[in-house]
Amino acid sequence: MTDVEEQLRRQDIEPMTSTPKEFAAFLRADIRKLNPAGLVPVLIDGGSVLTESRIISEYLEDAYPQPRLSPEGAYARARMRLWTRYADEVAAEAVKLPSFVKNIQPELQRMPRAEALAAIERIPEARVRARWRKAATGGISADDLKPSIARLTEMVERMDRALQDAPWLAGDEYSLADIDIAPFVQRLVRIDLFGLVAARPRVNDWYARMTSRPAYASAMPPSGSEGGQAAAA
Ligand SMILES: N[C@@H](CCC(=O)N[C@@H](CS)C(=O)NCC(=O)O)C(=O)O
Repeated sequence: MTDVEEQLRRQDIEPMTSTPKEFAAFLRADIRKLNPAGLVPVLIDGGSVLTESRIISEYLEDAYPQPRLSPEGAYARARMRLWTRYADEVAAEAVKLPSFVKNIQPELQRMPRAEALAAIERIPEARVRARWRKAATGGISADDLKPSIARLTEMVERMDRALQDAPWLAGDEYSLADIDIAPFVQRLVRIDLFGLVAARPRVNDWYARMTSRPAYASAMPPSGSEGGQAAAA
């Protein structure tokens, strides 16, 4: 599930695109035509093409303001934006390498090496290309993962501090702050770091409240993938 998918479902709109099952969105000509960076999500809304999760979330909030997903009050909205920026710039980056080790590296290593490397050369962005090349060849080491694990630990600690004062990340209201961070908390299950959440009752309770929302449940990946459960109290 992406934050965009969850938001679309909150707004009662069926996602018009979804994460492709093929393991490399940026190798797909149809995706590259819509987003030259080759990344999903891409949203097509009445002929307008939108990319970038945070921008899509904000667009949906502007274009479909009911139900409202930005809190009342300028200060609460500023706090929400600090979270959505953090999700976009820090959490999304931190989750990439551990996700790679689980999801992409095994697939790449099953491919004939020459075929994998040739495909990787077509990745538009040099930084992404380097990560894929590393996964296809020597592999990503436990040491390589340390900075990501440190960032993800900080993410959960940061959530824990915010939830000391209020039920939701930006304050009293459920908002894009919660929606945008949720996929990265959910991903902790898949990368064997959900213990960070289970050990913190406030974050664990937040996750239980998030995952019990009907919109969240309908946007979840099929059972057995990466849904995860909050620990019992
Ligand atoms: N900053 C972008 C990052 C998007 C991104 O990295 N998407 C991943 C999937 S969640 C992707 O498309 N990776 C390439 C691939 O899967 O082949 C956003 O927030 O939309």
